[in-house]
Amino acid sequence: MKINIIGLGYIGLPTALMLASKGLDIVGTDIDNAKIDALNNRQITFEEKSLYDLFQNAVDNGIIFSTEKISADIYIISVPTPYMKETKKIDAGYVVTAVEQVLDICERGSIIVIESTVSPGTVDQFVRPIVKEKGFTTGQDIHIAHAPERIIPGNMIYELENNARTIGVDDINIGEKVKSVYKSFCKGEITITNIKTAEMTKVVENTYRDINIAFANELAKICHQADLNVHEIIKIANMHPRVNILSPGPGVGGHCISVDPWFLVGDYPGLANIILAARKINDSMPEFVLERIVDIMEWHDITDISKVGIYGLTYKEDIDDIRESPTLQMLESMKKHLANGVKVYDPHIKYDVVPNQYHSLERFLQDIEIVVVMVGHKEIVQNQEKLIGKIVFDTKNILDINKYLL
Ligand code: SAJ
Repeated sequence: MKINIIGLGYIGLPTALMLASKGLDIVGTDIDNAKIDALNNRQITFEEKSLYDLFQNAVDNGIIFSTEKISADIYIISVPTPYMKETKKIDAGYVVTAVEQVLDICERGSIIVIESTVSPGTVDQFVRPIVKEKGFTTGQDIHIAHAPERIIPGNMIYELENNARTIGVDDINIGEKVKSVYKSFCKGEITITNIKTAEMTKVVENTYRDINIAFANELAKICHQADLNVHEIIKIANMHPRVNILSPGPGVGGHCISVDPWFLVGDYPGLANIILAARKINDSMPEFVLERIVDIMEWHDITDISKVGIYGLTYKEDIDDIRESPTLQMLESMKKHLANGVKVYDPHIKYDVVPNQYHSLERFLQDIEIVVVMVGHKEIVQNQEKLIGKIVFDTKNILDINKYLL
């Protein structure tokens, strides 16, 4: 049985490598020539714990990387699913194109598994019509499944092997077949359900997380106004056996939690009220951090913005992913409000993303007076003594030498 993983991004690549390392016959496809060249030259395309070892195993087991569409028995589609800025509905363009390309090469009886997170109803609305247009009958010529992933960047390989999964299908036998593929590496429980339930479940999971982070962020704003320490309050409140408040921070980034709730807002505008409020609260956090920076500058009589250094560009700690990063959102506002002299540094971002970006912690610290910690990378936790003498604003509450907190 041959499996073709289409889309070798943050989810598709580890999944392809994992399947290949278990001895399955795997092709990994991507439209990006540079990415395929890199993989064929044995270069891994992003930073992730244990990914390189997995890559070596997969290569030893004969994984193929290609930009050409290669026919297989099962196709796993793992392409981006952004939302449309105006309507907030899913932009299913990448999924549609990938399915069309599979339909051009697939054999009768093939299974197309959509792994990308999609808004509930996407398969009915976008995938089934293309299958029909191309002259196939779902359930006879072609089978469709939805098997959303749940892995977290920074701990992907462990979670790929250990998290429970959901598979949505029209036909239980197809569900069992897809399950056997995932069972080759997944020790977690795998639930088979229908496609729309699987679609909704995945979006609900990330929306739940977004709402809970928004609650913590709203508390941070309230406590700031009340002159209270939100972190101490959350710590004490969490000692209650049925309370588990998450951590406030400078915003919610990444391609999942800050995106998926919009699908429900876009499709159920009159009903998704808490969901919309949560999105707005989380999106307002970079601006809140910016207001706090202005306050801190005033308290210390610092008027020169070039004395401010922003630590962290990624959307969270110890990864190299800057998608929807709160720092980038904040720098966008800073461009409007402040002179563009603020300095930036991230140990995981080796190329220049913004002006005045440093590539050495020491040189970054030499040139600034205020350090705004936007991301809790291990590097800063382990080097916190280097911050002595600086004005520190720790938006993540990860340092022992806290001066200002969110
Ligand atoms: N954040 C907070 N406070 C918290 C937790 C997170 O401000 O208490 C922020 C982070 O700093 C980050 C954002 O939220 O900016 C999201 O981070 P995350 O670590 O919660 O999640 P992701 O986006 O890296 O990965 C999520 C995972 N979902 C979780 O519930 C942990 C993962 O399980 C999903 O598979 C993945 O999204 C996905 O692909 O959907």
